[in-house]
Amino acid sequence: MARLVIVSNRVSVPTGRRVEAGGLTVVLRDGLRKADGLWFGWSGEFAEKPGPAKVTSRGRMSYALLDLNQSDYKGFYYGFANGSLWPLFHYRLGLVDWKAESYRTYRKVNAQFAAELFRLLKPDDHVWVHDYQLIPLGEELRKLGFKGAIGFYLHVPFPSGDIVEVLPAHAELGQALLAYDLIGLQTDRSHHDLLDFLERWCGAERDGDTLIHQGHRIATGVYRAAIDTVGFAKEAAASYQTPEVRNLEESLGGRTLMLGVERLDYTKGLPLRFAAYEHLLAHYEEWLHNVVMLQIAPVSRGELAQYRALRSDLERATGRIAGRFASPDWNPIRYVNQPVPRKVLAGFLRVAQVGLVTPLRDGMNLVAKEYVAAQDPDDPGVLVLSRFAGAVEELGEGALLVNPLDIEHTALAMRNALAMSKDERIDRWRRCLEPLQAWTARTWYDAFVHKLDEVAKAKGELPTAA
Ligand code: GDG
Repeated sequence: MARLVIVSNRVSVPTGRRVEAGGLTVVLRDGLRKADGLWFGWSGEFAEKPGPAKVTSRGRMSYALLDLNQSDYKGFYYGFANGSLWPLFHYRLGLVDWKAESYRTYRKVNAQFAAELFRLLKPDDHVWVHDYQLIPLGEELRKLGFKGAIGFYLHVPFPSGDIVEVLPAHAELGQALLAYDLIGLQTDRSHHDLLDFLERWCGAERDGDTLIHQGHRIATGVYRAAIDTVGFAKEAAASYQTPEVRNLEESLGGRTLMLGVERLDYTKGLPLRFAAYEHLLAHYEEWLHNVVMLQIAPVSRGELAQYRALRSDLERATGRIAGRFASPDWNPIRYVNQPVPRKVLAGFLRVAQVGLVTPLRDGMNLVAKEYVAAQDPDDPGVLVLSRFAGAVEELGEGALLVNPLDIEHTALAMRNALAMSKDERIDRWRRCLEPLQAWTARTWYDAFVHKLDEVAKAKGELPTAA
């Protein structure tokens, strides 16, 4: 069996003391353990002149961690990846900050990743590269002479070609994508847009879901990011008994909880969500004193001005909503910037009668899935979901769908969720749960790795490109 090598920008190496990260990290790590695999990425440390990647073994798997020069990291991560690609891929053209120098640094850091990784690769390794920070990595490995199978998975949306074209480097990034053997996307929509872009803008030919470019075949497909549905449900049920969760429930004093959980990011639609909540309180008076909205929003990418501005906006909105509606014995809004431990979060999601997931654009959105999995089957809550989250392709039948820009309609959806009968809640929840039982984080991992094996075999049988 070929060794699997996973590459991601950040790598979290479990220490005995650290709480295990959840979700996809766990399934990737479990897979690597079984495949005697290697996880390669940035160590989280800076060095003036970074040395070779440091390799540590943990049981049957290893980690190879690379330090980066701080100013390179700034250009690579904040400059291009999060200053240009992140807003572009989330359809926020007005926020795209293009600096040729940042793009060059992005390429340079990817080349550095590739050079360090190449030293550790065996010819028949299968490499699985993750996300928009590392698009050129496959092409850089090819330049160094690596001939094994390389797959790429995009966690964020891939927008339509008209949007991608705005980026001055769009053709180069297209060529970089065409160096992979397999490209995985979150949704049908992203898949369609990727195929269209690589065909119409980058000169690839299409054969079904396969692209052909200069004699090289690139398989593409939809591999929806998912959760450990049964595991998360168990965690939520168990966490319900913990003091943190009981304290939250007691603090509500019988009021209904609406909950939102996300990194503080402008793609998540938080100011509009707060505005919709304000509209709810102003127009559906029966909910005054009877509802509490808890927003958990751990700070992320605070180095970027847009993220700092978002934080200030939300602080102002929280103050405004509290000032306008609170009474001495009731505060309608709780806004928390500290991350909550995963177990506790699972319990909080179960307590909430309404889960608010209203991003302006999201590759998938795992919180939507976690909310569904966490519910009590006999008395489940209702998911209010943006039609622009990738999760809508699976949860659209059971959730209440909103366009987050439409504040009045989102407020109405909140009100309908709060007032929904138990029978309808159970019916909707079952329709949401079904796809999450059929497709889990494990299925996601197995499907991608299986396809990578398949393309590796096919590569061995075909003459290689000139
Ligand atoms: C990217 C794409 C795609 C959040 N706050 C806390 C906490 N979380 C956990 C959630 C969830 C994860 O972080 C967030 O995942 P999302 O999918 O919702 O969003 P992104 O971080 O933007 O992820 C996204 C994803 O990649 C996977 O492919 O779905 O579209 O943007 O698991 O629960 N966890 C804890 N405390 C918190 O305060 N413990």
